[in-house]
Amino acid sequence: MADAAISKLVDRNLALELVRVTEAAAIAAARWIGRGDKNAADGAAVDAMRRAFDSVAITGTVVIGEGEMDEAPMLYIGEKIGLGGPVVDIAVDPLEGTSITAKGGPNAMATLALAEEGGFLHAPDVYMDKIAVGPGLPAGIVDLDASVEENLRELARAKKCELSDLMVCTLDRDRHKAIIKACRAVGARITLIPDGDVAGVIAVSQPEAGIDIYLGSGGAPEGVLAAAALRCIGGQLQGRLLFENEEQAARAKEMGATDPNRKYTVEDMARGEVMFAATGVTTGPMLRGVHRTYSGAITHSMVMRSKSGTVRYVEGHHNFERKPLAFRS
Ligand code: VTB
Ligand code: MG
Ligand code: MG
Repeated sequence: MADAAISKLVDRNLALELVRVTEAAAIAAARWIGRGDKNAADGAAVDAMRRAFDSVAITGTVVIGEGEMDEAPMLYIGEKIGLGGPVVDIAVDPLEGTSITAKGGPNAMATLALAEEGGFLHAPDVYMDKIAVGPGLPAGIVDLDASVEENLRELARAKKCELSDLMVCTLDRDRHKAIIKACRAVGARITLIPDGDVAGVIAVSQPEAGIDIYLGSGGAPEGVLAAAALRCIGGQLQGRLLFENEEQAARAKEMGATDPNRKYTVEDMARGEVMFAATGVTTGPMLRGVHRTYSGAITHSMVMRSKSGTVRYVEGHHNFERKPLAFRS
């Protein structure tokens, strides 16, 4: 078999391997749902995800991870993971929605993305201003430098709907007061989410989610993960790093983000071939949460590839009696 054909097969299979990794993280995190300890939930997800990667045939480098090497014991930026195989870069958020999980709220998930080496923006753990709309709209229809009102008007025009038909999604944060006010002033509707802007951004490209536009600032690493997902399902996302101090700006520069005002597109954040996988921890509009059964658990995941654009939803029925160690510490 020619080399290209071999690598194609590896790629395809890899997508399903990635689901095993997010499933493991989700099952581990789910044991902490509602127990008020977000760090324990996060730690369990990180640990399970790290171990699950040990059996994936990749030579991976974590580029979006749990922090710097000196502050995160596992899945830190620069960590090498995998059994050996194609050289790839990995972006992870083993538990996107740690507080949600601790409170038993909706829409927490385990998530990761994979790209060819050098494919991801090396985003530091700072805020990123984000604006996202779904597929099928003219490029550049919304822009971070336009006012909220202008963006909403353009969007309503393109979608041939009223401003009051639009549904905006943003994180429920004090820093978004002006955005929320501006949306309401033109009569648009808003869904305020407590956490979880990876899912919030992805929702713009899922017609059934009913979200027309995502606005506001959230984690930059989460921006890169959302960009990877949009590479697969379409949609526009613009992101700009936000720095609270000189140190953050210097760190970003060190990581390669040299222009502090740059507006990154989906392609700037996730280039080349990418894959994205997520497993629900708690139930939300995107995925069902982990459901414990008498002998194991049922998981609900999505996995997609930029190359084919195929999105697969995978329901996993796990039997802890046969495979107890994979998911329990
Ligand atoms: C968002 C959200 C995450 O961080 O990125 C948010 O999607 C941004 O930070 O789930 P603040 O909480 O400080 O607003 C999370 O809440 C946690 O990673
Ligand atoms: Mg995290
Ligand atoms: Mg997160």
